[in-house]
Amino acid sequence: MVEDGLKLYGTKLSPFVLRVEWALEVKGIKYEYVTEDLKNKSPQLLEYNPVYKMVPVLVHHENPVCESIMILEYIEDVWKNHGSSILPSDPYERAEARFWAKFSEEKQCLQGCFEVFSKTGEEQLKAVKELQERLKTLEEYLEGKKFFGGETIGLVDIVAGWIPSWIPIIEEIVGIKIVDEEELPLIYAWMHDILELDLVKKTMPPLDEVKTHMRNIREDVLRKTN
Ligand SMILES: N[C@@H](CCC(=O)N[C@@H](CS)C(=O)NCC(=O)O)C(=O)O
Repeated sequence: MVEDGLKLYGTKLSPFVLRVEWALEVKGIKYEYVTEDLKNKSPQLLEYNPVYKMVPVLVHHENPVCESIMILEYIEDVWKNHGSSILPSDPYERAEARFWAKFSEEKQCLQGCFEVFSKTGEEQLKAVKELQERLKTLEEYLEGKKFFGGETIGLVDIVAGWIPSWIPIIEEIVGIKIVDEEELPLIYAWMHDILELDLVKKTMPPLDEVKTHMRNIREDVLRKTN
């Protein structure tokens, strides 16, 4: 049964929206999905997220929560005792998980990946090297665990969950290997384990559509920068 007054404003090919879908799956919470056309945003989206005007937005009893990571924290707070926990119960471990989630989100990985994607030639090779170094740093937090969250996925797995599907697509588009099994064995195995999860299979958009979307983004970026 759909949770009373719970709506997710999203769009199919967004890795940020996917985070919220995964968290709600982990908690076993059903919701209404409202598809947004980002080229023609609905008045509701603009009203719910007037600052960034972006998806995802989770609306709970008419209260909008914006920004995917804030939404994950909200889901954990509200449905604490549902499904498995997204954050550890120990305060220090919670702080650690938040640290690595931030690391994977900011310049270190997500933005670093965009650098690889939006540059060419020498600049691109430099961006690849930097991204690989950051992934190596992130890999330390995986040591001795199947997922960043332990036996089940947690905050970092969800926030970094774009890596297993989006990096191989970026590798294919730019023609450069980023995650090598020998150089990043734990990240490589983790990527495989994430893609094997039922909740990931259930929610993942068709990869050929993601690929076409990403190719279009790259062409756009290259056109603007050249
Ligand atoms: N920091 C945001 C990023 C969300 C984001 O970039 N959403 C994109 C879709 S993938 C969007 O709504 N773009 C619309 C726009 O930029 O106008 C989050 O974590 O929620």
